[in-house]
Amino acid sequence: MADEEDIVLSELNDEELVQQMHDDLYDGLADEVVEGTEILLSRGWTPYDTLTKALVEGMRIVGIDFRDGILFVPEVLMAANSMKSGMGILRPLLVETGAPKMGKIVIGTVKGDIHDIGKNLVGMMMEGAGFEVVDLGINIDVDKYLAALEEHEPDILGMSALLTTTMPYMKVVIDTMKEKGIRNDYIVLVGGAPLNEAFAENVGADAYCRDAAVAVEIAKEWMSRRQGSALAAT
Ligand code: B1M
Repeated sequence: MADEEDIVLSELNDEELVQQMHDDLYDGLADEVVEGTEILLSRGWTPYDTLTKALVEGMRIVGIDFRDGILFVPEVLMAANSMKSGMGILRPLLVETGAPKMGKIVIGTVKGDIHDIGKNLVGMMMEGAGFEVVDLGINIDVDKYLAALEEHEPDILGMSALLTTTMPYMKVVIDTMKEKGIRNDYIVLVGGAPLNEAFAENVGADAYCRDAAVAVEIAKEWMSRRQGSALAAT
């Protein structure tokens, strides 16, 4: 019976390798996840397929066992760090773009929430699509969001939340923007696993983004709408 040491990743076919990468991500083996990522790329896989089929899918499996009490925070942190190591290889490839500048987005994970993998992915994909991205990080309160809007003057504000307990904070930010009379100066996009379209509408966001690819599409769509109405007003 082969043990872990005997597995040579480069000798596995694509399907076996992706399966092994899910296992390595689950076990928090960052070096192996990086090696698997490099092998898939060397076999002609696109950065996006490598990201979604090997890394994001691996993290989805981790999430199920975390929910079911099979994995605990320390193990999930190791899995998250392995995912980030793989993303480190993909990042320059995803952001490498000759695309004309599309606009600017300020993005952050809301107060009380430290999940950042999804937000980071959105940032990378946005950069890849030609957006300038200002990433505020995690645990961002309303004052920090507002200060960043003033400082960076983006077109879009993006907020991420992964917890049902933190997602209502998006409404605090949007309501404060309304109070200050600046809500309509920005396109507000929200995302994160527990959200949905109805929630986005309830909190007063412009749109809910199911995943990073959808976030890019929606951002582009809203930018062209905005540019269209700016032209119409002239
Ligand atoms: Co946490 N955690 N976690 N966790 N964690 C979840 C979210 C959970 C669903 C797990 C579970 O029970 N199945 C659960 C939340 C339950 C709930 O609220 N109903 C949970 C919990 C309970 C907790 C703690 C409370 C656990 C504890 O301490 N007892 C704690 C809270 C800490 C805090 O934030 N205050 C906690 C801690 C952690 C770790 C630190 C261990 C780690 C985070 C590490 C890190 O991010 N650096 C962690 C992880 C990794 C997860 C899971 C397993 C994976 C999240 C992830 O990275 N997914 C997660 C389970 C799950 O989601 N299935 C879970 C991969 C990522 C690519 O997807 O983040 O959904 P996602 O992002 C997507 C889309 O949602 C969208 O695009 C992204 C890319 O396609 N998107 C946006 C996201 N943000 C967007 C913003 C946009 C647009 C789109 O703006 C425009």
